[in-house]
Amino acid sequence: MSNYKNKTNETFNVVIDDVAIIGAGFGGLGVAIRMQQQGLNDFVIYERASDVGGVWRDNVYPGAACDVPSHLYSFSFEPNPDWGRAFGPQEEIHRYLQHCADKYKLRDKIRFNSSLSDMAFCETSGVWNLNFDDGSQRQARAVVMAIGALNIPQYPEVSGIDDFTGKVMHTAEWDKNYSLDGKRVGVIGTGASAIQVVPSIQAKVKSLSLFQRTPPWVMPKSDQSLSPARQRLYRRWPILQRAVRNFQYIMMESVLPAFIWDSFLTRIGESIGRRYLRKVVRDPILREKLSPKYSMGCKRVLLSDDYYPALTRGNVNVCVEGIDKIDETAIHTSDGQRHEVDAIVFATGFKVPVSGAPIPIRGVGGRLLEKDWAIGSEAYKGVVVSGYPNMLYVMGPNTGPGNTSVIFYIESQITYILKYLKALRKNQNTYFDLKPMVQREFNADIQERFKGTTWMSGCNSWYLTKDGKNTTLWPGFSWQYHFTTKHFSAAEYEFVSVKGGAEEFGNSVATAS
Ligand code: N01
Repeated sequence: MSNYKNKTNETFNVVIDDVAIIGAGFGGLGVAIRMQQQGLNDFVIYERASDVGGVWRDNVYPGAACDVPSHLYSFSFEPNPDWGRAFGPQEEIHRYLQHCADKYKLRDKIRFNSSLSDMAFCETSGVWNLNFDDGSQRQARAVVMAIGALNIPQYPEVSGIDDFTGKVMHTAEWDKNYSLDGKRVGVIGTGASAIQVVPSIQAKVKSLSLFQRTPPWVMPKSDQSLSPARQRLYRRWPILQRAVRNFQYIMMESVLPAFIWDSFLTRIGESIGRRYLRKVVRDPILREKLSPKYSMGCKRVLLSDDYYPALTRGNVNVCVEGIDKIDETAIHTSDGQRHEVDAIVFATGFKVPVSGAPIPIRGVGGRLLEKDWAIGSEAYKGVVVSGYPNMLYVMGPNTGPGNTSVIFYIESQITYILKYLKALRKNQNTYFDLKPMVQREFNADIQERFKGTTWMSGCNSWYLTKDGKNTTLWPGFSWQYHFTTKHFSAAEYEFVSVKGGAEEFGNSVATAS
């Protein structure tokens, strides 16, 4: 405990933890499990909701599922032989994360309903002061930001949006109590979320108007249920499941060259995509509307077995004219059409370029992360940010996969975070601040590697900031990223001594109470 003064100078007793983990999704739970396994028990997880699961708890729209194979979309240290489908549906993935929290007895270490409102680093004591929405405060020597990269829904700026009197839902803020059955529904957007929700509601709604700005590349998913016999086999012979996972990893990694460089491999991918579109959509006018006009891979390549078939149904209208405005009961398009709807579904994605710093984070000298990242977020290995000592990101800048499982990247970050925390534990009364030059050189190299890639070939994607800088993806193979996270080099950091004060860190077991 230590005394802490808030803005109005009232004094509180504040609990100091060694490590505060923010978020109980894949990232936060993964860090916590691996910390425990390595004997680092002095941590608390702060979770804004009342359950674990992150995006897999929140995205409950019909059809929500993963487009990465289940065996690969899970922790390597916690294989799940019981996956029911080749590509896990939202409930199964959420259940898997609940299972991880239970099996590793993490619930007692999670303070639920704790939404971090801001945090500031104190150079005198070398700890982070954390303020929560409910007025409570905590301190921590290190903070792991496992808040997820895609969690702030993006609503487009359309005039009249507030005048609409029907139901409005974002895919990431789905109201399960509202039934779309028999309704006239407008879906805005044709990204990864839209291609899942559209086929799941198409047969139930009276009419579905899909507002498409850019036709995406869609490839068959080949999803299938996994039989109980196969689950038994994996339970009995875990090595088989490991082999399947490795095979899936190699397959997904091998498609990267087609996405990353605009080459003959990209053309082969595009011809497979076009053939699939021709096979499913026989109407040439609809097919033309759905034909992508950019190089495959520039935006996320989407996988679906039922999206194109759903668009051929009689109650679906694909509108490719831009949206002009919304009135009380309809969406107006630029061709003068008025599309009457009872409900609007925004499948318009997330606020990505600012997602790294959704709350005020003050580092050394009071510098503000939001300002430092105003023209694009930047970190070292996607984990550490110079000027923000002992703050460790999971899924930070430039760690998104364009082709494979994000969990592989998360586990690589965990490897680095554990090395960092162990070094910190060895150096009591010290904080580490990354040398600015190390971060600058790392990012200059990353941006250089993006030159000439398909991602930079001119399409408008959430991978890029509005100035065209790619701050989201890793510009290479996932195994290359994995190797960058294997070593922690003390020479890359300033070791700053602070006055002692807090009890020795790392020698106790923190609790969430
Ligand atoms: O969002 P998006 P998402 N008028 O940004 C359109 C992950 N994810 O929620 O392409 C009309 O991809 C916009 O049009 P355009 C995954 O990483 C994973 O679908 O910009 N349309 C686009 O079509 C994914 O990449 C899974 O021209 C407007 C759509 O809205 C990420 O989440 C499943 C518009 C937004 O697409 C985001 O996917 C689901 C406007 N004013 C999601 N504004 C997995 O399976 C925007 N759009 C793991």
